[in-house]
Amino acid sequence: MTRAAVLAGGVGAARFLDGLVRVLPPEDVTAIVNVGDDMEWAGLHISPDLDTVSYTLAGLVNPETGWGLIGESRRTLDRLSQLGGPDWFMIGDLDLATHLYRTHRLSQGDPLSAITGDLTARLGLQCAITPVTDDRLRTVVGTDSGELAFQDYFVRRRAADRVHSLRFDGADSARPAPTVVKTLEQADVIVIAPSNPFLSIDPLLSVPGLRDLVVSYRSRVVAVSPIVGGAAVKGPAAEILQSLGHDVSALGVARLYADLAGVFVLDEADKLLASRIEGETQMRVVVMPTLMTDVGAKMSLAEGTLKAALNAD
Ligand code: FO1
Repeated sequence: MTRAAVLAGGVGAARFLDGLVRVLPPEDVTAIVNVGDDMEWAGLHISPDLDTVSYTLAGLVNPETGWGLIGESRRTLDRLSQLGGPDWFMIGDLDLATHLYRTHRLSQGDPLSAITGDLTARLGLQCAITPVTDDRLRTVVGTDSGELAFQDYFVRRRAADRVHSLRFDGADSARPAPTVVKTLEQADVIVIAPSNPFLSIDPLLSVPGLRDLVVSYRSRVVAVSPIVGGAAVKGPAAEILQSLGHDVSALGVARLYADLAGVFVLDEADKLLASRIEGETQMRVVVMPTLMTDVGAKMSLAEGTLKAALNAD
């Protein structure tokens, strides 16, 4: 039996998890998900990464975007736009039900983790998905245009601003959600998913105690590089590596994870970096194809990542 905990952001992590639950019994998999991207939209609480992971694992995600629901329509958003309401964030008519449900439950005092558990059970998922914290945690992006709320930076302004700092509002007083510490303690393998290190993994680890906990389990932590051939598979990770003064490569990511992970999964395209990463970071580097182009590729990456962490052939 191998129990896996996955530190997860949005689309990249969701795809990785989709492979993982096909190579391990899903009950042995827990996704610990970033909530720094959460926001209030038209009075509703939106948790994009929780929904991206849940919808993907339920086979309901929109394959073109990697987020939102398949077969979505936007009549409500169009009507909201006519009324002069916020229309820059694409909340589809079907997706809206999730936000109504979640916001209603939150207003009744239920914690986000319990609501997430109920939503994922309704979706028929057997793996566990938990927000990293039930407390308010928000990524704030420092740019040349001033500080921006995460989705303002990411969606409204299309991640076009140069990022010079990041902070996680609420992190100081945030507590890990009820199952998070135990999940990490009991995991045989902790995977840092191929997510953005700054926008997805850092906010998770900003919850007091979690970074130290992961560091203390370093020998069973494996990180999958989200940078392949010097470019991010999706999103602004390369631009942020550059603007924050890091090497724009898998080596730059490996340096960020050196104290956290004992093993680093590197794409074949970057294999020439392997010995340098090993020398500089004392991580064991395992090279494999990491692009999750179809279900088979997702499963191979998940299986290879587990084997790398467990040091098996
Ligand atoms: N991403 C976009 O680029 N544009 C959108 O309008 C948008 C809407 C949206 C609605 C619900 C949801 O769960 C996710 C949504 N996303 C959208 C994705 C989201 O902003 C990001 O992918 C994550 O926050 C980053 O992990």
